[in-house]
Amino acid sequence: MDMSKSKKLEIRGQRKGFLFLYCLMTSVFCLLLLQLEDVFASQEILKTSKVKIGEKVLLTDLIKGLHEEGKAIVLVLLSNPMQCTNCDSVVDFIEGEAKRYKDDVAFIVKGGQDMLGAMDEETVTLKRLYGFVTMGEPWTFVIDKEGVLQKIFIGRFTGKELEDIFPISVPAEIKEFILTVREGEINLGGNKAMVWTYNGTVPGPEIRVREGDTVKIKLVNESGAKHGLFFHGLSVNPRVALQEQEIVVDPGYEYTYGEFIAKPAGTHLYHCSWNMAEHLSRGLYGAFIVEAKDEQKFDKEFVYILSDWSSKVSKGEEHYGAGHPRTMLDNDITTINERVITGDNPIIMDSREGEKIRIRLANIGHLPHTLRFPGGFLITHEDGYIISVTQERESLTIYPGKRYDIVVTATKPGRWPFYHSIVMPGGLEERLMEVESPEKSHEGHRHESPGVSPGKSPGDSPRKFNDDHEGHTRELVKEVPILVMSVTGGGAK
Ligand SMILES: [Cu+2]
Repeated sequence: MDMSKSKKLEIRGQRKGFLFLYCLMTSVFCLLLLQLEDVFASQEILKTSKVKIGEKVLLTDLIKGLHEEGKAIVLVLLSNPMQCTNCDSVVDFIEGEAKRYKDDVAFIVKGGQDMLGAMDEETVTLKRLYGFVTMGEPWTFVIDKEGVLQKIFIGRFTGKELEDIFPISVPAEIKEFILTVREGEINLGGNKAMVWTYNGTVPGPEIRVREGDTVKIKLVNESGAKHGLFFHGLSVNPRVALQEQEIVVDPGYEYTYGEFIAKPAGTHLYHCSWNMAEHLSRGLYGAFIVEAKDEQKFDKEFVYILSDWSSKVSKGEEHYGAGHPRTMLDNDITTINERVITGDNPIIMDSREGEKIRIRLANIGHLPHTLRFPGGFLITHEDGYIISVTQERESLTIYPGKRYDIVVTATKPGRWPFYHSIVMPGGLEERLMEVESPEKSHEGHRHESPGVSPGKSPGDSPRKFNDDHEGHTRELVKEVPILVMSVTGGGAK
């Protein structure tokens, strides 16, 4: 009896001992891991198999050129981007840093392997010269104006570490914007509709920055609904990309998104990220323009955002009880910026003979919008990217979410209209016909457009599809002038 009791106690004691040891070991292990993490965050080393701190390094032609201009070099060699833990943050950081040192220091980032594991020639040479070892981390070599290697960093490093080496010539400039969401009203051709606005207007204020600027945006929610923010077309860093997905700002709250570097240059958009079908239809969008560092100069520039609205929303029909446009074809009103397109109120673009005009176009609506300009125009950019072969065209269809930059020249005095229409692609119409209800019809619709009711509800009143249609495309909205280039003589100023 006594013996078994003491044995139990002994076993219990052993167990306790084991547990204690286990806990101790794991916590020591955890501490070790934490320290390692710290080390890897910015590990400084003294040499590789080929180069050593304090010694002159060999330079490739690319670097030699910059060196001869009297610049110090910060050279970042990335490992395979698919496996590189800190490549994104180092590239983003370097882009931001480059501006602060722009006169004294050249920042060079050379890529790792492409998807097939191949490296470009310069990268191969650099890795051979510097004895670069792939470790799933970027390697950074700091070379002073005399060609002497000052530092080698593995992984992430901060501005402080660079400031110790180079004095800062230009302070980092952060462009800050505040977008405040409030409830408002928009006049949709006689009917008023409830909207949400950024800073009181639809579209919201234009955000315009330079490529490479550091951008910081605060979203203030003074409305009664939840909202988020999405930067459409911009290449934001992973942190901001996550915030775009996950941040929803409740009524009465505000949120400051992480800083990001504005890129690529081009015509982009910002809009609400929450319940987008409804929130974009209720006005939460604006232009986000990133000017290129070597931006081509034009005599004039105009920015136009096309959007679609439903007359039912403005009338507050039961169909839209929850405020959601049911189908894309219920959108029967087109706006360009804040103006409803009716055909007799085009926007006038004043210009002088000989002027070159850039028009930035974006479609935030639900329908494809077609613009036709008999005088012809050049398409220079699509979705913010330069079109390698500039296209001369007379018409252009802008699908939802797309952006185009076009250039027109005011060759002759007079008034030159851009015509607008909505033409649906055939395939889409066929799909719409399949779900169309044949019995019901709806009279007096502005555009006699086909209705579609996926997930029908009692309030729906779908419109009958017109039987007279033939072929693969059909005009839904007649051509009307929406922009008029008004050219006066006397030459460009
Ligand atoms: Cu919203």
